[in-house]
Amino acid sequence: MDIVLINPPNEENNNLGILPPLGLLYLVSALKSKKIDVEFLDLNINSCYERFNDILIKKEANIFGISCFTEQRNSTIGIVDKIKELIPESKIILGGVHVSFMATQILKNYKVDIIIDGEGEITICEVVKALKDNEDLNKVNGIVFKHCSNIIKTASRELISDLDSIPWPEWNVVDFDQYDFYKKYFNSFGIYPIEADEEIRGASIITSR
Ligand code: B12
Repeated sequence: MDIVLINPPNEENNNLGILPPLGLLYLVSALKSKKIDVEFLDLNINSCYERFNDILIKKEANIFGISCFTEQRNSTIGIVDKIKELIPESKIILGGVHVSFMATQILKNYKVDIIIDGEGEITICEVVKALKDNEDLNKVNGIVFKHCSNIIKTASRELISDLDSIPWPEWNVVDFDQYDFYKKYFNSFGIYPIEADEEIRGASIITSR
């Protein structure tokens, strides 16, 4: 396998429930469209956690991509440490809103190799290709990375102007029965649109960025 994409556990027990990580699902489909072999694991789901341990023990992958909101920052570092302990030679890429604005601090203090700044669909494909082919990461726009003891920021990546040019999120890798977010979240604000029906589920549709 070329890369494992990981959604770390949410840390705050705010009773909002869990929802499929849309950003990562966009990356799964972008990688697949470039014939890059990817596995998606949401570590909020027990069966994915078991699979994650299995991958580490059997050393089934060498590149790991982890998504990080601010409320996932500690669990993200726990996962980074675990991967590096079991597969020290692996490369760890972080992305998401939190790490995009904390890149230098994170690279300085943790065993993270590369941070992708902003939208990831194009950049992640270029990074995986560069790592696999042992090419210079300086040529990939939109990243901050560690090289020896230096931290290098490459040229900015332009925003994707035509969102129709990227593939739809890869919903097929999601087991919707494991997600309870929409009911809990909207109930917590008292705005759940339909009278309490335990079976109702939902999914995000983002129409602009
Ligand atoms: C829509 C939205 C929601 C929706 C649905 C979210 C969903 N994804 O389905 C709802 C209303 C449910 C929601 C809820 C919440 N949200 Co909200 N939400 C957003 C919003 C507007 C868009 C998120 C989104 O889906 N973007 C589209 C996807 C494709 O983009 P993305 O996730 O950022 O991923 C891209 C890149 O970041 C990058 N990337 C991401 N991960 C990785 C990993 C790797 C390895 C790589 C390479 C790249 C990469 O590539 C992806 C594709 O380009 C953002 C603000 C914004 N403009 O980003 C806030 C935002 C994400 N939400 C935020 C917050 C705080 C929350 C809540 C905690 C609010 C609350 N207290 O209730 C809850 C959390 C619920 C939960 N349990 O997770 C904050 C997060 C702050 C932070 N620093 O982490 C944001 C940034 C708003 C803000 N400015 O404060 N949210």
